[in-house]
Amino acid sequence: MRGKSRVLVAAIAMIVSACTSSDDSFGVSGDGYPEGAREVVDGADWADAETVEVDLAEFGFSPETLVFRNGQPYALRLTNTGSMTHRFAAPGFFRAIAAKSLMFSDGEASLPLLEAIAVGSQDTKTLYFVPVTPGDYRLSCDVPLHATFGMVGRILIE
Ligand SMILES: [Cu+2]
Repeated sequence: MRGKSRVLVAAIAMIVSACTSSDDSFGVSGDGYPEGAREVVDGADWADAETVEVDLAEFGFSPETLVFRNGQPYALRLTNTGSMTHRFAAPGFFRAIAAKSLMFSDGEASLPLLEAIAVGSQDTKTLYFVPVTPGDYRLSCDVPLHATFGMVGRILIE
């Protein structure tokens, strides 16, 4: 009986994770994320948001280098044009922005504390954010071996 209920719990956990946005990886509050992100997000002029498009595919980001201006609101559209799931993994960059929301096909995450965004084949996710800390940040796909195959990039906040 006990063994059965454990299996059931595992099955429910799998169903729940399949229904939520995902496979995205989140950090925890206080772990290097900017304080006051909500104030930055609330104070930004989102009508003035600039759209930046990035394609993910086997095995690279296009473009490989992204440049953002500190304080400017952005809509970062990530589109997977490949046939495998890829991940926009940039822990340093995600700690250098005030993230308003991550929009995906069936919902959104508000004020997300991100580590990596997973994008399935032929899917698109859009991150609304304001850069708050200038710097030079590493981008990679953290699916095993993808970075080894060249799926890396760079993000500059100026
Ligand atoms: Cu990948």
